[in-house]
Amino acid sequence: MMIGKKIFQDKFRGAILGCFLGDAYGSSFEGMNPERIRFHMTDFSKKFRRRYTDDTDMTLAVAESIIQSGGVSPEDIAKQFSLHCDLTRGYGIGTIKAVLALRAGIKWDEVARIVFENGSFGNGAAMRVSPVGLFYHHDLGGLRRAAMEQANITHVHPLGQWGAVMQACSIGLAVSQNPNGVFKKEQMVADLKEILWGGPIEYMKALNKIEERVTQGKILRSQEVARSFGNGVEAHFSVPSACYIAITYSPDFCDAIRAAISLGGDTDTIAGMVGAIVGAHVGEKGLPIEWIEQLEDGSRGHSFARGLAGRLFETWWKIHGATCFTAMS
Ligand code: F2R
Ligand code: MG
Ligand code: MG
Repeated sequence: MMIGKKIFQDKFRGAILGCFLGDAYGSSFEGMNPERIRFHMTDFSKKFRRRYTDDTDMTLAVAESIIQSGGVSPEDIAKQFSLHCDLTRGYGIGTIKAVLALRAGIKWDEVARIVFENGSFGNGAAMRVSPVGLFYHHDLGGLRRAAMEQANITHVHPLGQWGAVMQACSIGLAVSQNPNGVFKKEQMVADLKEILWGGPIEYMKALNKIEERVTQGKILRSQEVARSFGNGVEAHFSVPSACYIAITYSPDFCDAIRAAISLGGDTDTIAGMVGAIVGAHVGEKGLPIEWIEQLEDGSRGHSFARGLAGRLFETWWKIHGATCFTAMS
């Protein structure tokens, strides 16, 4: 029983620190031409920024809220965004305006259409969703609902909402995979197709492509991944790319991050999402300690993030742990 508990705790830390690492690392290459990125790939770890961006900033706020509320409460998450989001960390315009409106006292369910009338399909709701994927990994129906609810604060466009669902469920499914065994890629794609059934056609088409590549056992080169799935800030491009890379490269965390950054485009977010999924599979023990030690470590830095992941796990354990472990045994 204790061995099982430790594995899950390690996976929670792996996902949060994996997101942090991918984001900080990837932000050094954001918008850079893929040719130049490939040139910088040699001597990679010396060239990355220690500072994280909006992806990690919002992830920490979502984790804090789940710990305080014992689950996803959009009202409380919005309160944490209002308190903690540091808008100097490279935020998208739709999210900046939503956070400023929250700070001005506008209600949480009235801020999502300020910039985009039809809602945002940016990847902002997906990039911050890892704490939700971790906390509801034992209940995929509940996970889908919770991912959607947290998205609705800022991203009410179906493509933005379902991008968050796909990323959260990828993390939830990775938590349930044996960290020491073979990664069951086909099973993960089949489960994702079932969960996303009824969502926007863009995600089902992308999952069909991922399924085809995984079945063929062929690893696409970075240009082909970018061409097949996309590498922009739109959730329906970057989430499938991140999912394909995580499934293809896990359990090798470093290769997965390198592959994500090689796509170019929205490198911080794609690498952050890949880092969260692979981190949820391999746990903190599968992450490069020398990369983690280089990350920023101020009041909300990597030590804080690690502690928060531990508290998120303890909250999950208190509420769901005993039931889940009894059901499994
Ligand atoms: N914003 C960035 N990077 C820009 C450069 C940052 C620079 N390095 C710096 O330091 O300042 N990165 C972050 O933004 C992405 C997440 O964005 P989010 O939170 O979804 O914001 P937003 O504004 O809602 O959507 C992003 C863009 O998507 C397009 N878009 C979305 N919905 C749309 C709609 N309905 N119609 C038309 N366009 C829509 C817009 O271009 C939005 O600006 C992450 O990459 C994060 O790292
Ligand atoms: Mg960012
Ligand atoms: Mg980004």
